[in-house]
Amino acid sequence: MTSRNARYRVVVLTGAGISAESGVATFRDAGGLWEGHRVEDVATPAGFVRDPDTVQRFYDDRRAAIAVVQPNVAHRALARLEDALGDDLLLVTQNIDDLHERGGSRAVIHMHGRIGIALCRSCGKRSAAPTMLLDRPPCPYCSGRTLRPDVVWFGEVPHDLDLIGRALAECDLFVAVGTLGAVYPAAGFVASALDAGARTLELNLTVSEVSSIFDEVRMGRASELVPAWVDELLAELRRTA
Ligand code: BV8
Repeated sequence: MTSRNARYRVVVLTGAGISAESGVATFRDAGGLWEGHRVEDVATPAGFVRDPDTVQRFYDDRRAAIAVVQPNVAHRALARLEDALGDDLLLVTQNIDDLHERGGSRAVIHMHGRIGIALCRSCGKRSAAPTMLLDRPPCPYCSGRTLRPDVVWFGEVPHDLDLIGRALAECDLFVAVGTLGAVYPAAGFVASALDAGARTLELNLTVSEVSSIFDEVRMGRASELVPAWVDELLAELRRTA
């Protein structure tokens, strides 16, 4: 733990597991199929070129499903952690839902993009996604009927990797919540944190593909593990302040 008044920097990476108890289907639990689709058909640029309507419908359905669920206590606990740590917390999510924001987090890095944002393939501008993109609504900036979900597909480069890499190189603690550790480069973050001498903690319902790399693994539901861990960390920081 820190000495008096030293900073204690934390990087938290969340995956689909933190939204599972809010009712958002995870990739893994669907047996590697998203709503019955193969990943390469609905989450790759080639899949979009091949069959844009199927891809747009896939994301329209998920956007509608996300709109009617609520953040859970794990999302809200990370917002409490942000209130306490401020800039000493970097929250990175692989999730494209907005449950961290609706749970109170103000600074969230969506490394795989956001389903609620539309990206125009003509002018490159981003705008709030309408409920449906299947019927090709016009881009509010250039009127092109060329909007796609602003999400990072397999084969596309995730957002903010430099910023994330710098935070991992300087952090004292790296915590992964509800992620299988099967998708890169996110799954490699724990190794980067370890190389930087950080402590590493995994909170997950099951063993992940990278559990063996973590200093500590706690098995259970995010709604139990995350609030308890946040309370424990804040108590420890108060003791050493
Ligand atoms: C890229 C957006 C080049 C779309 C997603 C090595 C290095 C770099 C790349 C690669 C590499 N090896 C392979 C690659 C290529 C590829 C990749 O990783 N393939 C895998 C399949 C092997 N990666 C890429 O293509 C990435 N881009 O590499 O660009 C590059 C890279 C760096 C620098 C320069 C160039 C892009 C990947 C992004 C793909 N897009 N999402 C969309 O969502 O529709 S990823 C997608 O999968 C989602 O984001 C989702 O988050 C993720 C699934 O992962 P998890 O979040 O872990 O969710 P999952 O369902 O799998 O698991 C749920 C977990 O929660 C489980 O562990 C479960 O036990 C747990 N859980 C369940 N319930 C609970 C719970 N835990 C707690 N409480 C509960 N209640």
